[in-house]
Amino acid sequence: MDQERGASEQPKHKHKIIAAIPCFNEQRCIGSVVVMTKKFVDSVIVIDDGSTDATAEVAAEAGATVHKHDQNRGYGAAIRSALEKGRQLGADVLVVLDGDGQHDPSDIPNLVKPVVEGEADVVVGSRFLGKGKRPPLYRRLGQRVLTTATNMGSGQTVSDSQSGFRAYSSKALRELTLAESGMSVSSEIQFAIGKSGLRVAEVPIAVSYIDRAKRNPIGHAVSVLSRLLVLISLRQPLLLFGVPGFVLMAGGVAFGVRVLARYSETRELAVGNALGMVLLFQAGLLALFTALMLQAMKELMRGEVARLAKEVRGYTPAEESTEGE
Ligand SMILES: Nc1nc2c(ncn2[C@@H]2O[C@H](COP(=O)(O)OP(=O)(O)O)[C@@H](O)[C@H]2O)c(=O)[nH]1
Ligand SMILES: [Mg+2]
Repeated sequence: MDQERGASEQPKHKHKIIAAIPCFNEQRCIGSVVVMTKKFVDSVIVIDDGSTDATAEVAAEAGATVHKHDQNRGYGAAIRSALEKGRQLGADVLVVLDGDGQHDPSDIPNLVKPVVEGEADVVVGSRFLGKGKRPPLYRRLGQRVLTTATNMGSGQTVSDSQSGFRAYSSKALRELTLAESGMSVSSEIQFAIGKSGLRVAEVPIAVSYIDRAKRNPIGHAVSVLSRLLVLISLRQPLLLFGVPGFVLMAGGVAFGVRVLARYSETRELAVGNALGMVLLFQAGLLALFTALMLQAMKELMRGEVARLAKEVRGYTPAEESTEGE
């Protein structure tokens, strides 16, 4: 792929590469992010998610096409808009990066390479591969928990499940249908990848951590984790409820055996053990029942969801949008 930095108005690539930047109140950095990003792609779209500052004006002035949400709908909703715009504009590769300057646009050529070369449909820019500067320790710990949970639940293993720097092939743009509105969309994408048989690759990226985190890291981790539990329970109910259900019931049986043994020895009812038996057995039964119910729902809905997703893909909600450039 040829990369001519100076010739900014000519198509720079054999493939149509579009960048989309989800933003919420990023007037301070978005201008320079757009200008730097333009060097590496054919066009830049900024998804302004109901910002109350001058994000949209600055982005348009810097040369981006601005797609506005009339109110703040969340990062996930902005990612959905980004994929939708990429599809509409016929992108061969859609690159998504943050608008706060933490990502380095000069990583874009590396990120799009596996898609351009036909080796991957989704490329995740990983902060944990390579030798670059890594996030602060407390962030790394939180990220690790989220990545482990996402990897286990989705069956897809990546080193950085929460990265906001990604590239998508046109196939990925067609296949991915997402529902999460918040930051948990990054995990949801990983679940969706497994389901739709898309190929994933990871490349190392640099990140800068000059500013303090805007969101409370604990609140962020808890909100993503709780959504992850919902995602796992919907996709893998047998794993989330069935396995603990079995373990609880086995515990109940063990207590029951002890009650019987004690009774046959002493003719006394071991009240504590009996209570334990009843409680564990009931809890286990409830969990197993939930697992089976969710599994049945999942199987019933599978075909229906696929059909609806195909229909919805052709539909674009009417939204305000202002064009820059
Ligand atoms: N669309 C949208 N984007 C958001 C929202 N919150 C954050 N972002 C954007 O998502 C990117 C990453 O957010 P940031 O808060 O920097 O996350 P962090 O770097 O992981 O702490 C930035 O470009 C933000 O502007 C939101 O509510 N809606
Ligand atoms: Mg950030």
